Amino acid sequence: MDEDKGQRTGEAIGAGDLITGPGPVLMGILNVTPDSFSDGGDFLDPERAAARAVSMLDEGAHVIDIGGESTRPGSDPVSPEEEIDRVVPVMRAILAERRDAVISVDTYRATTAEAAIEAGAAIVNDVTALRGDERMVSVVAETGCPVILMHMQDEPKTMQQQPHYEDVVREVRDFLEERADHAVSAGVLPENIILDPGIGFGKTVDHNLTLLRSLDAIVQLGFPVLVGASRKRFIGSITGVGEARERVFGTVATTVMAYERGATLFRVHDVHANREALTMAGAILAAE
Ligand code: HH2
Repeated sequence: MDEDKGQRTGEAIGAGDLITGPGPVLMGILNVTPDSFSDGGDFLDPERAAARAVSMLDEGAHVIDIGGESTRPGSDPVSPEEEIDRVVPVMRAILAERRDAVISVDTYRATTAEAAIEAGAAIVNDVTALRGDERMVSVVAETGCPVILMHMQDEPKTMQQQPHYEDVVREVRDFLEERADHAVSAGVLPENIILDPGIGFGKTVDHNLTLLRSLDAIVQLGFPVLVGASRKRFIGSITGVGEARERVFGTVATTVMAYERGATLFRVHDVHANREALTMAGAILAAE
């Protein structure tokens, strides 16, 4: 494990170096939305949001992932203008405090991605894997930003109504492979691609568990793999913890298991707990 990651005293670490590096990368979640399932409404004020981002960086987050639209099951889309108005002031406030912060923008809209990159975002996190806006692939290719391609069956409004797969691991892996091919053929550098099985996006509890258990099938595609299981409902279904904010221990179990199976990026709300667990897991994996 690369112990130097996240030490912000030396030279700034670029997004590309982070994702291709050997060690685990923690992405701290910052939802600038009134309705996100876990932190909705907490960070609408840019100063408050920036303070939260700084504390996640201090706890060991390497990236802050900022989203201006909730994708929780049943959620409605917001307008692109509203999304930009939520995300960009928060990014500016964070960068005013921490000039070298690596920020990722959680959006599927090309105009939002452009505005965020212009304001300093270094990674695009697209939960539609470049299907939500046909212009997104060229924005990513032209700016040279790393991009997260996530699997989702259906769309947030209806995705949890009837998730169905013949073979969830094969279908998610094939989808991600096809999306990576599409990105590369449109000019995105392979080293800028991160794959994500989309835990909770059009999946039953069993689908999520099977994907986590079989994550190595996705890792074998040869791209860095990100897991976003933090505080999600399937963890509550297994552990019996109803309150999303209290699903920390269950989340940490997903992080450690996914790391052991080859995932290297983790999108989490609770940075400190996940960092400590990854440090311990890394030491065990590195033992003779
Ligand atoms: N999950 C959420 C949002 N964005 N991006 C990636 N790459 N992977 C994920 O698993 C993922 C994601 C949903 O969680 P959250 O942001 O906490 O809630 P909400 O969508 O309600 O804002």
